[in-house]
Amino acid sequence: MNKMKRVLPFLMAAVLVSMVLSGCAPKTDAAGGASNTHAVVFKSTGNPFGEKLMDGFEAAIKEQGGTVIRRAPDLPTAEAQIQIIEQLIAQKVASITISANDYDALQPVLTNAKAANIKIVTADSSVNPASRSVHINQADTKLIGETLVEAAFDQAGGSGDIAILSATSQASNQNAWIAVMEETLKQPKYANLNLVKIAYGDDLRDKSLSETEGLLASYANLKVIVAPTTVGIAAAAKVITDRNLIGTVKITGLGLPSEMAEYITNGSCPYMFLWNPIDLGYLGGYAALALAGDKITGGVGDQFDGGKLGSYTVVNASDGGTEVILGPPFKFEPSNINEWKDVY
Ligand code: RAM
Repeated sequence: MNKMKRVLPFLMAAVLVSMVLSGCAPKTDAAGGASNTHAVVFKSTGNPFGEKLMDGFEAAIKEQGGTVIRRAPDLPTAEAQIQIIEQLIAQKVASITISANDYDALQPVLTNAKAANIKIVTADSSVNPASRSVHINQADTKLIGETLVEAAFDQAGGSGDIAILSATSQASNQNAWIAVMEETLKQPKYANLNLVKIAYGDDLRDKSLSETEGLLASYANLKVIVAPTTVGIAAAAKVITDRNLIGTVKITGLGLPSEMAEYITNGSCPYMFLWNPIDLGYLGGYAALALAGDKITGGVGDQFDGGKLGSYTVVNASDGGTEVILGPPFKFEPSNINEWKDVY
């Protein structure tokens, strides 16, 4: 027994030396542990959608025994995310899954991350193809844009002034949806819908409230405000409710059931759409694990295990890169909102 105790440290040292010599030494993180640390970065703090997305990511990584770093800047800017990514590179994380504040501006720092063998996934809001391995798209971009135009058409009764209340002017996901909306509005069916303005509430509640007030002041005949952001839609519905404009100006777009149940019930938002943000983050986590484990490269046709969500396949994205699509958008309306308001 005593002899064993004396020999053990030498045995362990010998094993470590042979691992290093054979190139099997684990990559270490800042804390000196094995780098099974995966980071998730959202657009900004204080966004319940982002919190749910990061919850889902964390659940996936922990299911597989990994460690998670959750980060989000105070304001939704590219500059602030660049600083965070620089810190994550120094921490030698295995992967970064990000909902980006800008499509192109993160490219230099993400190129540095890639050079440090950190795998890059985008979820929710993408970066350009050169800066990512794969994008996790909540739903087909074209389908989301077309669905929102059809909702505006329906809620406006087929004609009249509509406006968009977006997040930031740089947000790649909102900009992609708005580009589809503008294209869709050119179809003859929508000829009598008049898009008067695209306003930006920056995913900040106060700015979204004041931008909604501005739209109401500037466009007296406004029939519908489409807000493709969970922060914007909740702010717009609050303004309509507080000003007793329910039924006069309708709100639709993309909203969290937990924040919108009150407004779907009172009729300020007749219906809206979204997907499960927890599942979106969870799928991002499994994609990050597959990339970091060298099971996929993010190329078209790659298949990976999405945990409880099943198997997913990487497909072509409309921007020339690749993506994985979570599923179709879901419609929330008075008949089903109560089932969902406590889920997310
Ligand atoms: C906001 C964010 C997020 C978007 C949702 C719909 O919370 O801008 O990126 O996907 O809305």
